[in-house]
Amino acid sequence: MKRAVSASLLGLLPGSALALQWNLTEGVTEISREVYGLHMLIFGLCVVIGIGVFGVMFYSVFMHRKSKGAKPANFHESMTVEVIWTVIPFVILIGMAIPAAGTLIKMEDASDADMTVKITGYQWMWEYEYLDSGVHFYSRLDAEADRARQTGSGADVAAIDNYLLEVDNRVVLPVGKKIRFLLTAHDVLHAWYVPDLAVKKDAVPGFVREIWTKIDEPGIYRGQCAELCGRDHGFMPIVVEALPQDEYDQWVASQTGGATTDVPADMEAEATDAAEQQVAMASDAEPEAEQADAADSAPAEMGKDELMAAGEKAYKTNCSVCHKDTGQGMPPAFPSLVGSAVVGGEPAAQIQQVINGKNAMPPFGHLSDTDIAAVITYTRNSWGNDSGVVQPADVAAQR
Ligand code: HEC
Ligand SMILES: [Cu+2]
Repeated sequence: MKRAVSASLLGLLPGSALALQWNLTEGVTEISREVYGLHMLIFGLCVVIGIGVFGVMFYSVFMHRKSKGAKPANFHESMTVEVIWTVIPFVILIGMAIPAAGTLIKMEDASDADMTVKITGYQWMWEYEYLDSGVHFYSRLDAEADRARQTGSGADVAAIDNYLLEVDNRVVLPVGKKIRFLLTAHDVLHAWYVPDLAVKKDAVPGFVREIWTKIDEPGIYRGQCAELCGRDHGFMPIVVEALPQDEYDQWVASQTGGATTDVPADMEAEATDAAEQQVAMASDAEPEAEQADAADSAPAEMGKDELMAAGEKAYKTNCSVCHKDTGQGMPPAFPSLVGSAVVGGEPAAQIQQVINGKNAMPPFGHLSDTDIAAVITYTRNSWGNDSGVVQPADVAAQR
């Protein structure tokens, strides 16, 4: 698998299983290979010029040294020399600009795309909307890495695969298709950067910018936000999974509910996990006979204890960074949830705020109904708050 995050970055991960890669990646698109070609051409030119200039310099210093009795020439204003040292660099620069301009123009030409994906940067995650098929999701740092990165987690990050370079939902794309990206941001500047695709562009709030790619080989290509966008800038990776067209079509169908057969193996496993989890939760509080039902119908009525248990977990994963384990937040930027009017008020308003976000609070609509109900129930019944239970069905009703 290609790993193409800059070597300097990987050098910062001690004991990381990631191999160091010093050179620019060749990537997996026509553009990325052109960029690599340009990079090598100009690198070669630099080496030749370097050897030429330093060669002449060291040769002269050594051969015409004082101890050999060299007498310095003493002349002013040589037209010949001035013409030479103007013309040669000019020719070199033009020689570099011609091929580079060709590639730049190609990079900017997003016309005749086969499909369009809108990408929105958030502090700190990415949102993907497939404008042709309606697929829509948020992509966040993988939960295991997110827990491990917290101060004092005690986790062994070297044991985590693709630490800080894995997400919960990958951007799945077909190979061999021209894909147009519409790039924007919700809050501050971000930048969508996937080295293997040679795609790197700033996401600017209030502007929609275009880029494109056409991936040649199926594979998994990793990248990161490349704009210093705030405290968690280093924790919003990008993972592109390029699939052959038929597998891509299956993925789209599985996302839109169009077809339920032939789901890729790892997705099936996920679905089974979720069902198992629900059975496990149901078995805590509900009689045996209801287990099967709980596994089948998603928004089952849940007991307060299981909501609180699931809610505590979801809270620590998603909310603690801003609102703190104690619920006290970091006022004034991140309000306390202890005795908060929103937490003590109508459930509907709180559900809306968690699903859609508000100002500096990011949206959590990507979480399941169960997780949102659980986390809200948890905040409504912790730290002295006492304002009742919210069920997954209540969340579903607010979508
Ligand atoms: C990135 C930081 C951040 C995260 C993560 C975050 N919040 Fe918030 N939250 C905020 C900010 C900022 C506000 C204030 C929004 C405003 O009113 O402008 C807020 C407000 C709230 C409020 C309203 C409080 C009040 O009294 O106004 C609730 C309830 C809340 N958040 C719940 C949650 C829950 C539940 C989660 C986890 C699923 C969560 N938040 C995750 C930043 C965050
Ligand atoms: Cu960012």
